[in-house]
Amino acid sequence: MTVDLNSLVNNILAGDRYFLAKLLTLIENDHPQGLDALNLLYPHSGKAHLVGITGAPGSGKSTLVNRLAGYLRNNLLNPTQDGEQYPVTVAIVAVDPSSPFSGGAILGDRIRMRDLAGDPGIFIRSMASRGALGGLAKATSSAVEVLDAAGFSFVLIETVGAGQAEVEIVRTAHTTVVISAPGLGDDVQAIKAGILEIADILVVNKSDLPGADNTLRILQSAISMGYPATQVLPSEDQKGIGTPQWIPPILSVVATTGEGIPDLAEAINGHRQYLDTSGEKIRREHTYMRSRMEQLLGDQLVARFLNDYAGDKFEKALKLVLEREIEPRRAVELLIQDKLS
Ligand SMILES: Nc1nc2c(ncn2[C@@H]2O[C@H](COP(=O)(O)OP(=O)(O)OP(=O)(O)O)[C@@H](O)[C@H]2O)c(=O)[nH]1
Ligand SMILES: [Mg+2]
Repeated sequence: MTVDLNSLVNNILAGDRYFLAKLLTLIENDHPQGLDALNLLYPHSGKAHLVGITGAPGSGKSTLVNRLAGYLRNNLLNPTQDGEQYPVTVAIVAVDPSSPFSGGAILGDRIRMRDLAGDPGIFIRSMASRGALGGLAKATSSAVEVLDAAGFSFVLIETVGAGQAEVEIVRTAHTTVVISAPGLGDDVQAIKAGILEIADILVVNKSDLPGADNTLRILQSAISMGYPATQVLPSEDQKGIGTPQWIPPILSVVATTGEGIPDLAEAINGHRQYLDTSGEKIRREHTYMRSRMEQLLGDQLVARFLNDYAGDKFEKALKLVLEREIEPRRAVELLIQDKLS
C-alpha cells in the first residue's frame, strides 16, 4: 500500500476518517510508513483526555464504553475555540487480545454499531493482536497518539484486565477506570492481580444484579486498606476534587440502562481536574514516557545485539545455562563482554 505521506497526514488533521483508518492499519501492521506519519502527527497530540477502561471478561466494558461515549458526546461541550462551543468528540479503541473470552467483545461491538453508528463525532477502532501481546501494547499506544493528534476530545481505551500487556496498555491512559461486576468471581482476583493499584475510578457494573452490594463492600474495604489515613469515600458532591490525594471513588453503574453513567462522567472530569491542578499529570506523563522509551530502547538493543552480533553465541549461552554449567546472569555478562569461550 503506497500513500503519499503528506496527504495522509493532512487529511487526518482535517478530520478525514478514511485516511485515519488507513493509518491505523499501517500502524497495526508495523509498516514503516505508519511510523513516518505518526512522527509528523505527534506534535499535534497531547490535547485529548485518555481514559482506560479495564476489567474482567464479561464485566460489561463494551456496554459501558458505548454508553459513556454517547453520554459524553451528548452532554459535554469543548472549551471555546472561536467563541463557539462544540460537542466533544470521542474515539474508542477496543483492544481484543484474541483470548478465549473474546466472545463478548463481538456482542459489545454489535451493540455499539447499532447505537453509535452514523454519529460523525464518534470513531471506533478494534485492535486485534497478531502475535505477541507486547506488539499489541506498542501498536495501541501509537494508535492512541494518532487519535489524539486527529483531534478527538476523549480517547476511551477498552482492554481486558488480564495480564501484564493489558496493564501496560492502561498505563497510556490519564484516567483508569476498573470495572467489577457481581457473579464473575473476579473480585478477589482483581485485587490479587494488583489491578486495583492502577485504578483511579472503580465501577461496580451490573448493579441491577444480586450480589452487587457484596462486590461494592469488597472494593470499599480494599480501598480503605490502601488509604488508611484518609476518609475512604469522598463525599458525594466532591468526588475526590480538591483533595490533596486522589482517593478512587467507587461508583455503582448499570451499563445496560445507563444508570450511573452521568456520575462516572463527572468522576472522570473530576480526576482530569485533579491531574491538572495537582501537577500529577506532568509527573505521570514523565514516568510513563521514560519507561516507554526505556522499554523501546531495550527491545531495539536486544534485537540488534542478537541480529548483528551474537545470535549463535546467545543460543550457545542458553544451552550452557540449561545444562547448568553457567548461571544466567553470568552468561549474559559473558555474552556482552564477548568472553564466552
Ligand atoms: N444485568 C446487566 N447486564 C449487563 C450490564 N452491563 C453489561 N451487561 C451484559 O453483560 C454481558 C457482557 O457485556 P460486554 O459489554 O460485552 O462485556 P465486556 O466486559 O466488554 O466483555 P469482553 O469484551 O468479552 O471482556 C452482555 O450480555 C451485556 O448485556 C449491566 O449493567 N447489567
Ligand atoms: Mg468487550
